[in-house]
Amino acid sequence: MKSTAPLLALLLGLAAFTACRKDETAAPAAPTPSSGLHVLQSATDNGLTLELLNHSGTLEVGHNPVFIRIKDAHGSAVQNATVAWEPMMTMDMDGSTHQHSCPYSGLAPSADHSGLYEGYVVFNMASSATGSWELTLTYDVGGGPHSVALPVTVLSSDSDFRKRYTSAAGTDGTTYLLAMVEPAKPTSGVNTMVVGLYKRVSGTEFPVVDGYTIRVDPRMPGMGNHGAPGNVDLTQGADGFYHGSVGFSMTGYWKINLMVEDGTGTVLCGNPVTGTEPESSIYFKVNF
Ligand SMILES: [Cu+2]
Repeated sequence: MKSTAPLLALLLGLAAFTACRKDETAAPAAPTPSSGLHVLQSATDNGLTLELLNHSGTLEVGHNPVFIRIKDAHGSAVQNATVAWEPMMTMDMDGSTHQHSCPYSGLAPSADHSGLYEGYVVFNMASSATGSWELTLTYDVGGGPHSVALPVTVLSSDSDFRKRYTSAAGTDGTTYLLAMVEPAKPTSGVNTMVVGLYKRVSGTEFPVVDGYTIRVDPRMPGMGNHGAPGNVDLTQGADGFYHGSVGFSMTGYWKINLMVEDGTGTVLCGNPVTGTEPESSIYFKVNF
């Protein structure tokens, strides 16, 4: 019976070895999203897997929180990388190509999803037959910077009863871009409202606009264009976003009319809703 001991050890060793190999080969195929995140796109580069993730599983025109995960060959998240990105749309215009970017943040380690990097992109156009988006990821895990282009599909967020992004040329000649962050899930009563306000400096520069005011006037077009109490015009917070409140006195379809004012109170975009003017030229739409 003594003679079986070495054989048993060998078999156990083989079993352990096989199990280990199984784990490694199974890892890439496993659905690995960390707590409710969906992988939107992935690429392999330099022996690493780069993943683009978010909560909804789709990207759309307007404000999109996005996560980046860099995985090593064992499937472990690389946490000490330097990461940057740039979204770019390539458009076919009468046979010639035109490229533009959109507003986007930097990337920082995520507080809620350990090992991931977090930021946001404010897509200003939907993907189409003549226009496609790519997110170019530049990362450095210690061996120098590498760049990888990830193609992404951006859906429209503008329909009959929904609109979470708008842009307009101001009376000062500048194009302003407004993206609604909150309310993401509107309810009856007073809702916290958060909006990102950006301006177009060039096709690749869309900085945050500082020190303005965004006026809000929610109306129900289907019910005599009545309003609701509880509105607080939006002013800029320490996070750069504009914060205030919007009131919805009942469920249904609401148009949130907007006006952008500069620091001196001059209206640059939009107009007041009056008896003869049922809507502003800029607005968001919600339906709940
Ligand atoms: Cu475009």
